[in-house]
Amino acid sequence: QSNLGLLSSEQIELAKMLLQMGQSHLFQHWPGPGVDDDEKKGFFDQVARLNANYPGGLVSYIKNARELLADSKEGKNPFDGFTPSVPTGEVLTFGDVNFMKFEETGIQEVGDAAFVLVAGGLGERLGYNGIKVALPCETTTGTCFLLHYIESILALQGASNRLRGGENQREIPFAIMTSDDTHKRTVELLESNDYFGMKPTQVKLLKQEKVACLDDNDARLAVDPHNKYKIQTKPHGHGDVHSLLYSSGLLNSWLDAGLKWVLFFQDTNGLLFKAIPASLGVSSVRKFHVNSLAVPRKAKEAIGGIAKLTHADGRSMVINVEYNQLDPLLRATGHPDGDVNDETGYSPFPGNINQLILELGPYVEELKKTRGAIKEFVNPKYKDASKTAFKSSTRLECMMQDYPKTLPPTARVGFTVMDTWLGYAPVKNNPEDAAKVPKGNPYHSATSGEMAIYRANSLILRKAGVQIDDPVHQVFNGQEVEVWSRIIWKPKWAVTYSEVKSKVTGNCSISQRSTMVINGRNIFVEDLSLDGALVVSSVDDAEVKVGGSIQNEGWVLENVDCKDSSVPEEIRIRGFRINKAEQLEKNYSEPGKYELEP
Ligand code: UGB
Repeated sequence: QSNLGLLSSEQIELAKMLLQMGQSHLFQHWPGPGVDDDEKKGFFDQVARLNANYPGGLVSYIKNARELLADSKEGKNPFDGFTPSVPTGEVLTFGDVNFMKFEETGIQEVGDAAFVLVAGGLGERLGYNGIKVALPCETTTGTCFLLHYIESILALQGASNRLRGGENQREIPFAIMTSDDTHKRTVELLESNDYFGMKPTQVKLLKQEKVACLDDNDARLAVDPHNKYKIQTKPHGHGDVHSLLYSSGLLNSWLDAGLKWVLFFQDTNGLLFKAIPASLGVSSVRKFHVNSLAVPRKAKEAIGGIAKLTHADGRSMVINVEYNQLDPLLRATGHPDGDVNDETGYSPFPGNINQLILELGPYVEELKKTRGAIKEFVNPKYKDASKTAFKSSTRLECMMQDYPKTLPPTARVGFTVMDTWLGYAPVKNNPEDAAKVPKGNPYHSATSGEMAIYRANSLILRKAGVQIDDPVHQVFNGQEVEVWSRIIWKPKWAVTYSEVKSKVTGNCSISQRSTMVINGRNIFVEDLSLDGALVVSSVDDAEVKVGGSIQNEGWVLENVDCKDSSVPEEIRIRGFRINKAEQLEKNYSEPGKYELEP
C-alpha cells in the first residue's frame, strides 16, 4: 500500500481491484515511493487500457480466465453433449446456370455491402518480416494483397453503380482490423500509395488491443519478463473484430446508410473475390443471416471443419469446429479414426475459409445484446500431466467464426461450398514447413498461393472457351506445383464469369509458357493466339480489341533458393523469380477505339 502514495484516485481504484482479484504479486518487487515513479504510472496506464478494452474490464477477464482454465485442467470437452454430423449447404459449381444467377444477384446486392478485412495477425507460421497484406499475391504484376483487395472492392463498386444508374451511387465502405503488430505499417502502406485509389474516407482502421497473459490456473497476470512494470500481453484473436465494429459505431453508421451486408475476409487469399458475387447471391436468395464460405477439406488440413452439432437436449447449430478440436471431438463421439478422409479423398466436413457474410440488421440486433463479445477459449501448454504449471504464459482467445454460437436456434445460419481452385489459396506457411506438408494436402505457401491464381484464371478462361495448354509440374522450394499460363486480369476487367465470357470471343489460344496481363476495363480478346508475353493497359474510355498471333521469348520462371539472402524476402519465399525476357506491351492512355494486331 505504501507504494501507492502518489497515485490518482482512479489509479488507486485500479490497484485495489488488482489486489482484490488476487494480483498482489504484480507489486511484489516494487521499490518504495520516490523510486521509479514514472514507470509505476506507466504500469497503471497499461492497466487502465487493459481494463477499458475488455467487455466488463479486467475483473471479467480474470473471472472468465479462471473458469476456462479450470475447465481446461479438468479436460472438459467444450462440445460436451454435442454430436457432430455433416451439414448440408449450398454447393456452387463454377460457371453453371445457378452460379451465374447467384452472381447476378450478388452484383445487385454488393452496393449495399461493407467489407471487413482482419489483418491483425503477424503470420508467425509464415515467418515473413513485413505485414502480410504488403506481400505480392503474384509476381507477374507485383500486386500486393491490399492493392488487390482494394481494386476488387472498387471493381465491385463500379459494377454495382453501373447497374444502379445515375442516382443512388454507392461508395462501398472498407474496414481493416489491425493490431499493434500491424497497424503502423498498414497505415504507411495505405498512405504511401494514396490508398490504392480508394477515397481515404472510405477506409476505416480499427486497432485491436492485446490481452493480459496468464501465468497459472489462478489467472495470475504475467509480468513482462523484460520489464517488471509491465504486464505481458498477447493477441486475443480475430474474434475481436465484432466488438470493435460495434464499439466504434461503424455498424450503426452502416445501418443508417441503408447497408444490408457485411463481408469478412482474411489477409492472404488471392482468390477470394472470385467467389464473392456468387456467395453474396446465395446469402440474399437463401436469406442467410450468416453465410460461411467453405471448400472441400483434406483431413488434418489446418482449416476448421463446418459441422452440425446436435445436443442431447435437442439444440443444434451449424458451426466451425477448429482444426485442433475436430479430431478429438470425432473420436469422443463414435468415430474411432477421428479426422480422416472418406471415400471421396476429402474430410466429410467442409473446410471453413473464414469468409463470412452477415446480414447487417440481425447482426446489429445480436450485438446490441452481446456488445460483440465472442465465446473465448484458452489453450495452455502444461509442463506436465498434473496440469498445474504452464510451459509459458497463456491468454484467452476468440475467433470471428464463433459469432453464431450465441445466436438463437431461429437464426438462419448456412454455408456455401465452392471448389478450392476458385476460392481459397492462402499464404500461411514458410517454405520449410510447406515442403513437409503430407503429399496431396495443400501447401498454403507463397509459392502455391501465386500458382493458384494462374490456375484459377486459366481454368476460368478455359471454361469461357479459350484453348489453354495443360500445366507443367515444377518444384520450387521443395514443393511440386502445377504451373499454368501466367494470366492476370485486373478486377475492373471482369468481376463475374459472365463478364469474362463477354470479353473473350472467337478462337483464342494461350500456350503454357505464356504470360498475359489485362489492365483495363474495355479490353476485348478476340481470335488471339498467344505464345509469349502480352501486357495490355488502357484507360476506361478506351476500347481495345486484342487479337492476332503474338509470339516472343516471353517471361520465364527461374528457380531461386529460399535460403539465398541476396534475393528479396518476398521473392525467395516463393522459390522463383520471373525473368522478363521479351514481351509485347501496349498502353492506350487516350479515349478511343483501338485494335491491337501484332
Ligand atoms: N488475425 C487478426 O486480425 N488478429 C488476431 O489476433 C489473429 C489473427 P490465421 P488461423 O481460413 O485458413 C483461421 O492465423 O487463426 C487475422 C480460422 O480460425 O491466418 O490459424 C489474421 O491477420 C480457421 O478456421 O489463421 O485459422 C488473418 O487474416 C481457418 O478457417 C486471420 O485473422 C483458417 O483461418 C486468420 O489468422 C483459414
